[in-house]
Amino acid sequence: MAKPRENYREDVAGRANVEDTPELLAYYDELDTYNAGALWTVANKIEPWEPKSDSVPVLWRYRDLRSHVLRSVDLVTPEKAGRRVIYLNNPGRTDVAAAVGWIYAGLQVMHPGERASAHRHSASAVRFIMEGSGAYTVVDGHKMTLGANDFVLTPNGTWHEHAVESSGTPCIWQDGLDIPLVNALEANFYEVHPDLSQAVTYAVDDMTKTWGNPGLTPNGGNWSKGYSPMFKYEWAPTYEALGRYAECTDGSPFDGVLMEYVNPASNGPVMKTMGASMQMLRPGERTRAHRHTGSYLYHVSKGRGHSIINGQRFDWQERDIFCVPSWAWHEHANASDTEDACLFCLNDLPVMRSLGLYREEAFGDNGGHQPVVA
Ligand code: GTQ
Repeated sequence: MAKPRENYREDVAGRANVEDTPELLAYYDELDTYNAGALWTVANKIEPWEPKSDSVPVLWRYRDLRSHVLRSVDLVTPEKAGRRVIYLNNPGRTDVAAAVGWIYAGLQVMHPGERASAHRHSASAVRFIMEGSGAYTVVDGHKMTLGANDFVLTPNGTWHEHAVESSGTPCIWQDGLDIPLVNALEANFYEVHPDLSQAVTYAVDDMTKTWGNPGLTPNGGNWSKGYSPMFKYEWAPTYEALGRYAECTDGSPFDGVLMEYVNPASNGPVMKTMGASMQMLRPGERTRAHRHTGSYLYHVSKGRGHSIINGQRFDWQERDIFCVPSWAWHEHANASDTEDACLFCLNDLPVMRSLGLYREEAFGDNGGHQPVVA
């Protein structure tokens, strides 16, 4: 007796629509035994009309998570944990530990005097600093001091370690890595540094001082690696740049005033697999809805407001994190009529663009706004 099975039929010309018969069911069972199958039973599932994300829109409220993150300090040491991190677990992506799509994210906490051992891996990572003073990261011998809203790269293959100076305060930052993507590609290697820590062999903050000067490139500057030589993008010049740009642009109807972080040696994305942007929603600004391919993880750097994602409203404030899955409609609104709001966004746009998979669409109805269903 043939077992019942899923058959993804669609009554549309050009799509698979084969009804089950006892003979066909027996045939499918026979194919199973040879580790093979009939395409028409799965074709409509594996070739959807448009992207179907398994990720669901989620808002992680910092006021809910913060005390739980701090509690981990009493429960585990960085030595035992390797990295003391509470990760963001999208309910649709728990199998791959992703916050959204193929992007992993977590909140790492470190107390003054603590240090996490040096390592390197095929996955690329970023940090976005949330609170505390005295934190620093060392990347291939370059030490970077870290302050709130600074954006830091630890590109794939680079030795990196994190610590907080003894004179500092408890620090929390957001990690973002392409771990799920690199694992999906079955290309992830991991190494612990033989000395568990690396020597600082350059002047502190040298890469930002060398490469982070607007409109200027260093004499003889020569950089051809696949990631940005500017390992740290500081908040003050980023915010200033947005303010300057806002003086002379209407901005995007979908994103307000948005600037992408770039590799100053190529003007391309900061790393091959992940890009990032900072956008400003001006006082009272409400954007129109659109959708595009790629996965997006937003971090509220400043202000408060709300986003509507696939018809669901999420109210956010400073330090909250939320995700927009691939091809999900989304629009943003600043709740204040006097203050701007700023959203940092980590994404896999470099992958989508370089593979020719980027696509976008504007929401046409209702002046570009979605009906809110929840
Ligand atoms: O610091 O490289 O949150 O390897 C997860 C995995 C951080 C890191 C995380 C990692 C790191």
